[in-house]
Amino acid sequence: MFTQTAKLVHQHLRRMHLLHDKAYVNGQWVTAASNKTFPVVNPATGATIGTAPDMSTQDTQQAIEAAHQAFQTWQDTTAKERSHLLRKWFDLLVQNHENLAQIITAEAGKPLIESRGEVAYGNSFIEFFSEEARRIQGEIIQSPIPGRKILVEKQPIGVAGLITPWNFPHAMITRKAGAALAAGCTCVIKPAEDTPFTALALMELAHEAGIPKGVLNVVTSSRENAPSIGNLLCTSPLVAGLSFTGSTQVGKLLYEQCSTGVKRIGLELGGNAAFIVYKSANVDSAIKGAIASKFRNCGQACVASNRFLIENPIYDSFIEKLLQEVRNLKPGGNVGPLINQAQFDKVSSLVEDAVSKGAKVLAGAKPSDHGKLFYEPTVLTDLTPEMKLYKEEVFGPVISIFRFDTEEESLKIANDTERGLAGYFYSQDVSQIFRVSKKLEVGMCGVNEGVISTAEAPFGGVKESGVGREGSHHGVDDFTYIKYVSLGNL
Ligand code: TXE
Repeated sequence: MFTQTAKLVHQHLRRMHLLHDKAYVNGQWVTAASNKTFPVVNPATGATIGTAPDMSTQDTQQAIEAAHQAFQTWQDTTAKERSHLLRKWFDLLVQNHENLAQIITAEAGKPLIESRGEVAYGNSFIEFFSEEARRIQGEIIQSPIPGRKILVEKQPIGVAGLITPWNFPHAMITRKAGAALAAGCTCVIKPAEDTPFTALALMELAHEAGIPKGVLNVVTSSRENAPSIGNLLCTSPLVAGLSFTGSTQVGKLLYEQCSTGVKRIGLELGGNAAFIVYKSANVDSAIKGAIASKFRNCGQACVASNRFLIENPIYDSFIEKLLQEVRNLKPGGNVGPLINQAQFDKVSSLVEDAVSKGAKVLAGAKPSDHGKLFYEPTVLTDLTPEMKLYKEEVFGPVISIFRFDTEEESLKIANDTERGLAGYFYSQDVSQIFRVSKKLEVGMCGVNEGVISTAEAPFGGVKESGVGREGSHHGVDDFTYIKYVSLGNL
C-alpha cells in the first residue's frame, strides 16, 4: 500500500510499476503469509510513504527453497549467458536512473543529487560483474606425477543470503548480488527495514531483464523479524553462505550463527576512519576531501572519516578554512537527515558525551531546526581518548579534531581502534606516503583523496571491520569455492 506522499513520488516516476509494495519471491510479487505489513517512513518529512510485507521465517524458507531450486539450473548457465543477463539488467538500471534516485530519496531522505550519485555507483557493480562473469578463471598446476594434471576451478557456492543496510540501499545490494550472480549463485536478499522499496525496484528491473525466477528473491521485514530471518539464513542447510553489511554488533552475531554450520560469511561492518593531514599537505585539497568524506550521506557511510588528525603547524589554518566550508552545508539542502530516531539519538548522545567531557564546539552540536531528524553539521576539537567519539563510529555529520606533532603520534592515534576499514591522509612527502600507507591498519587507504570507492577496487576491512572483499575481481571469492580435479592417465 502506498500513501498520498508516495503518490507524489509516483508523479515523478515515468515508470510507476517500479514502486512495489509486495516482496519478490520465485519471480512472483507476494504478501507475507501472515498478511502483516510494516510502515516505511521518509526521514526527511516524517511521512509514511507506504507499507511493505512483514515477512517471517516461513516466507524466508520459501524464498530459500526457490533460490535452491533455481540454483540447479542457474549454476549450469554459461558465463556468457550470465554476463548478458547482467548487462540487460544494467541497461534497464541506467534507463531508470532518475526513477531509482527518486525512490531512494523518498525512503532514505537523501538529497536527490546524492541519490543520483548512489544509483550511478550501484549500477556500476552490475556493469562490472557483467564483465567479470566471463573472467572467473581457474588454473592448471603441474603435478609431481608424470602424466597427471591438476585442474583448479572456481565453482559457485550455491544459495547466498544477503543482508543489507539502509545507508546505500541500492549499491549495497548490487555490490553483493552482482558478484553472486556472476559466480553462478542465487540469492535471498533481506534489505533493511528502512529502505525496502529500492530493493524491490531493483527486482522489478531484474525481472524485466529476464533473470530467471528464483535466482533473486527479496524478503522484506520489520526490525522485529530481522533476527529470526537472519538466523534462518545462517543456519539453513540450503544456504551456502552469507554476506552482510551493517553494524559490528549484528555482524558478530551472524558470524557466530554461521559457525554452527561452518558456513561461508562475508562481513562489511563499521569503520572508524582517521583522516590525517600532514604539514606538507595541500590544505585546500584536504579540506575538499574532508568535506566530501565526512558529509556525504550525512556522514552515514562506513568509510566516512571519523577522527580528523591535524599536524600542529597547519592546525589553525586548517580549522579556519574548514569552518568556512562547513558554513555552506545546509541541513535540508545539501545535507540530508539521519535515517531514523535511533541513529539521531546515537549522534546526539555521542556529541553530548564529548562536550560533557570537555570537547570544544566550533560548529553545530545540536539538532537542526529544519526537521526532526536533521542534525547541524558539527565540528568539535580538544577530543580525548576518554570520549566515546574517539572509539565509536558516529555515523553522522560530526567532525572530531585531534592535534598531533609527529608522524608516529598520528599513526598511534589512527590505529588505536578495533576497527580497520578505511583511512585517509594528505601529504606531499613521497617517502611519508609510502610509510604511512603501509602502517595504517585498514583495508582501504585514500592518499590525497577523501572518497575512494569504485566497482574496480576491493572494498573491505581488517580487525573488527569485517572479513572478505566486495567489488573488483576479488568480489567473487565470497561466492565461489575452489575445487581441484586431479586428472590421471586414462
Ligand atoms: O545496523 P544493523 P543499524 C553501523 C553504524 C550504525 C550502526 C547501527 O555505526 O550507527 O551500525 O545501524 C539487519 N540478524 N552501520 O541499527 O542493525 C537489519 O534489518 C540479522 C554500518 O541500522 O546492523 C538491516 O538489514 N539481521 C553499516 C541490517 O541488519 C539483522 C551500515 C543492518 O542493521 C539483525 C549500517 C539480526 N539480529 C549501519 N538485526 C555499514 N557497514 O555500512 C538487524 N539486522
